[in-house]
Amino acid sequence: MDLHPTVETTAEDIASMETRGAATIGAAAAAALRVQAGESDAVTPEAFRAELRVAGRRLHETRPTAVSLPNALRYVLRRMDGDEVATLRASVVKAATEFEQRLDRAQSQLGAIGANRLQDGDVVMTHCHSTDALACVEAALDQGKHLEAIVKETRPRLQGHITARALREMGVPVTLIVDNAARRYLDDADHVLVGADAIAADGSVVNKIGTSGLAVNARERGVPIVVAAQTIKLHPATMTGHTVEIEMRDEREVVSDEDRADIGDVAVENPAFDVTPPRHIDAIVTESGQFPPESIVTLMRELFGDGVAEPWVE
Ligand code: RUB
Repeated sequence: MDLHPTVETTAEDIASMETRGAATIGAAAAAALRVQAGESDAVTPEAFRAELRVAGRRLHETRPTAVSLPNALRYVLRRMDGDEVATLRASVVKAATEFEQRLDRAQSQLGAIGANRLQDGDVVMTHCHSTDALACVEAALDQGKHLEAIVKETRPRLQGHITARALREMGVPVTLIVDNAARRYLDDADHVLVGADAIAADGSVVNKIGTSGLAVNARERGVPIVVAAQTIKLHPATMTGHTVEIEMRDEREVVSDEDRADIGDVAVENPAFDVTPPRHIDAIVTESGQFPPESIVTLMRELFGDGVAEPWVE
């Protein structure tokens, strides 16, 4: 069974975080399945289906938390249809392309909705780097609003630098702060705007580690916390009681080998994400509208029904 090198490269890039951020990971996975389908030399429909399932599994095992990844695989593989290799191939190519288009469309639709929350002159505090959150800022700028941003650097991987650069390129004045300064600067912020890797049926939001502490502080300071997340961030398995796995990353993202030798034998933990309970979130902005976190389950039922079986496992 030959996996196309693109599938392997995509999987490695997701695992190493060369490709990162939930929406980008989902798009990359769909694109990799399209390449696998387009270039497959399988001669029987059974071999073709098996190959695509193996590709799906390889992509799925890369990082555990962003549900956009299994949702992307599910979207494409559920639409794999036909009695011959040619029709199967066409169905996968079509579904992957359609998925990418839907992703782009959803992001601009949610951007327009999120922008309505932002007033001219507002200051937005960000955490990590979220393309969905940035879409809201971009849409507000397109409406002629002036915004400023306080950007948390987001240890240990410093995705705040990506956000700072993106906002500067949009013409937004940016103040970059260390994560520990967030509470102090909340007094200057009108909104906390973050993305999501997964949203559970009870409205809990899984996002970059530090989001939950930021939300608690924002609540205490009276600053609304808004989560910008396309519906591919909704985690269908949480409707049936499953929990979201939080990725634990290498300790070397936190301490170098040199630091390690200096500190000696201590445990180092490096969770990549945390869970913000719904009571600390003001709104979840999706392409289907803005929701209080507690009512997101209604949207989940509408979109996913009860079918959560994974088509790449067999
Ligand atoms: C990225 C992260 C982002 C969400 C949403 O974590 O937590 O906030 O993925 O991003 P990592 P987007 O850097 O570990 O992948 O809105 O672009 O989907």
